[in-house]
Amino acid sequence: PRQSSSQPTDLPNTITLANITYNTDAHTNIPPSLTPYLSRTLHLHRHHPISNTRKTIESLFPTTQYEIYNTLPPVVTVAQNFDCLGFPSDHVGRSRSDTYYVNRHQVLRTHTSAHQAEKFRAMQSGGREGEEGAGKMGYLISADVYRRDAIDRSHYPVFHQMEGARLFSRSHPSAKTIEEQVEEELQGMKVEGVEVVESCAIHEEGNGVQVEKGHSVSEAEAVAKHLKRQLEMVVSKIFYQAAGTAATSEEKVKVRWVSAYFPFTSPSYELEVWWNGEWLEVLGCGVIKQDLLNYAGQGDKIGWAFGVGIERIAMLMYGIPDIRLFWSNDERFSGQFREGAVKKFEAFSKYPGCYKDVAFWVPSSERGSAAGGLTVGEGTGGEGFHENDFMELVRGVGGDLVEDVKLIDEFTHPKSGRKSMCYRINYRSLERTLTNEEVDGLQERVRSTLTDKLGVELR
Ligand code: FA5
Ligand code: MG
Repeated sequence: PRQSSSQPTDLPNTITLANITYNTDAHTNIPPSLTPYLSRTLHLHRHHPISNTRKTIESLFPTTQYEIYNTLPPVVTVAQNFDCLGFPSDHVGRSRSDTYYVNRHQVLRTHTSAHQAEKFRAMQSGGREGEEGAGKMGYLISADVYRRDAIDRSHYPVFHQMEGARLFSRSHPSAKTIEEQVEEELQGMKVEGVEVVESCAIHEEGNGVQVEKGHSVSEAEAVAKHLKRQLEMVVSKIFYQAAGTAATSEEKVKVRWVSAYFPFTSPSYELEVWWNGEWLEVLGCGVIKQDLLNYAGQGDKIGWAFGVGIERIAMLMYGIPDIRLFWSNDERFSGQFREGAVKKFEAFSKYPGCYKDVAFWVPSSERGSAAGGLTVGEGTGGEGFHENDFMELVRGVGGDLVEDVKLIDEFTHPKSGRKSMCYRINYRSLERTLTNEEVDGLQERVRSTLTDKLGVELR
């Protein structure tokens, strides 16, 4: 029967990820094609652009104040990734169509925020002298993160984030208020070459930004001001100084602050950078909700946190056009980068691409596939087809030979009420010219796997 396709019947009882073996269950949805990525750790490879970008950002944060964690393992508990960050129980991010579950209790982290609580806890000083992070006021965490997502030049199921956080004490030894501590530090935090065109102040009328319970408006404002200044310094370092804009142009880099929502910060913001004629989101951040700090034993502190996408920044900084390139072992890619120097990426010749369309009838919900989004026994009653299941299936067959996948047609049959989808798969290698036979073979396997695993009817 179809519904058992990728469910317990044909699923091994255990799964080994980065040398550790875990029990599987009906929640498990990690395809074998993903497991090699768990040991790549691009952010630690000297001269790799992901590592270079990480180091450039780290250089702005003194290690006397910020503990640096770069080797935290990718499997975390559902509690770490979602619960203790205050994600509501019905948040879409928790669904099996968006997140890779190792089993019911463990996931591949979807963001570096999964480590916030434990690392805030580690910062407590009393009696923990000498332990990592003890007594420091902040941290940086760089790591690989995993999300089931669409396929295109800027989305990949594995990418890298850097989390940063900073706390301020409310029981400061010299009895300074949060506002005074922040003002004092801001004196030494100068931003060069960056123009903030929208700042999204807490008080801006009608933007609905709220101050967290237990925080005074002026405290929250001070912390948000410090956060923004710190991140504007990051942009200055990356886009103005390191990328050499300063040397070649009088023009400042334009940024804007946009109001955002995260379950664990309030107020929350996203930072966008004007680059090649577009506003690009590079990070999310905000003032940490007090519940999280209380939970981590830091109730007498207030602070900020941010999470930046390292690929996003590296792509802008080096002019790298396709996110797949980061994973390439081709010397023509890796040989172009040096730690401490930013030189624009020179594309090696683009090999011809080839697209193939696949059209199919989506199964109705009762007999739908349970490969990803629907959990056996939970009877969500949703649609029997999740786009991310399709994306992952295509990735599983074509790997990095798939450049992107687009939905090009969708309609519901007026009589039968059945839904039809048509996707265009663009095949292209970054390293060589694909033969017709090879592409035909891949497309044939996509088609047969589709019927086997997702229970769709090909048209
Ligand atoms: C988060 O992941 C939050 N944890 C960020 C955060 C941290 C907020 C601390 C508040 C406090 P978001 O899903 O927006 O947020 O991702 C953050 C950044 O990761 C994005 O701005 C983007 O730069 C990058 N990113 C997100 N999805 C992808 C993707 N599929 N591919 C590449 N980069 C991505
Ligand atoms: Mg975002």
